[in-house]
Amino acid sequence: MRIDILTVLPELLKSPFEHSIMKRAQEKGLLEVHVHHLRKWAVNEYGQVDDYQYGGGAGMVMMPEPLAKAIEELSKERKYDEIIFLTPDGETLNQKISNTLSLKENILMICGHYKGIDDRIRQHFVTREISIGDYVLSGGELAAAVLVDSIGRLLPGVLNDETSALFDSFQDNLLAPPVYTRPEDFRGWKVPDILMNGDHKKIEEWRHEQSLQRTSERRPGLLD
Ligand code: 6GU
Repeated sequence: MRIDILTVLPELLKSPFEHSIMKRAQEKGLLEVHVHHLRKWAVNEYGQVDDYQYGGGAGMVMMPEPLAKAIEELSKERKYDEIIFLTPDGETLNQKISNTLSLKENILMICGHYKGIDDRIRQHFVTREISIGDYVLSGGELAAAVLVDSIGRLLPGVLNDETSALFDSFQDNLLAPPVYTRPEDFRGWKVPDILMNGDHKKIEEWRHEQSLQRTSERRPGLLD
C-alpha cells in the first residue's frame, strides 16, 4: 500500500513512521509513506497557501488552488482509492474503518490547518472525511499519523504471530483481556493461578470471560 500525505508541517510527520512496526512495514516493502509539503504548490513566491475567509471572521483558510494542484499532480502518477481529509467534523475513526482502508492500494491524506480548507476542495476532491475523536487538535497531522499507524499494522505480513492484530481490542468488538509477565509474585501481587497451570483451553476461556467483563464494565456500548 502507498499513502501520500499533504501537509504544511511535514516535520511533524517524520518520526511517527520511523520506529517499531511502521518502520518494519516500510522496510519490508509492504507500506510506503510519502509526505509532501503543500508549500510546493503555493500561489506565490512567499509560499502562501492560506488566506482570510470570505464573510469575515477570525482565522485563515487553506486556499483551494494549492490543494487542487497538489491533488491533480499526485493523481497523474496513480489513481487514489480514497482522498481523505482529516477533520474534527469527519466520521469518527474506528477499527472497522481502518480494516476497510487497509484493503486499498493508494490513499491520499490531506491535513487541515487554521480554520480548515476551502469547502470546494471537500466537495470536489475529497472522498472521505475522518476525525479521530471528539476533541480538537491544532492540525490534521497527528490524526493522519494515527490513521496511518492503525491501517499500516493491518497489512498482511506487517505483524507476526506475536503481535497479531487478530487479538487486538476492538477487532471483535471486545476489549483485550489483562496480561502479565515475570515475576509471578511482584510485591505480593500474584499472577492469576489459571495462567500458570498450562491448561490452554481453560486459559482461553478465562481470557474470553475477562474480555467480556472488561467490555461490559468499560464500554458497554460495544456489546450492543
Ligand atoms: Cl482529524 N483534526 C483536527 N484538527 N482535530 C481533530 C481531528 C482531526 N480529529 C479529532 N480532532
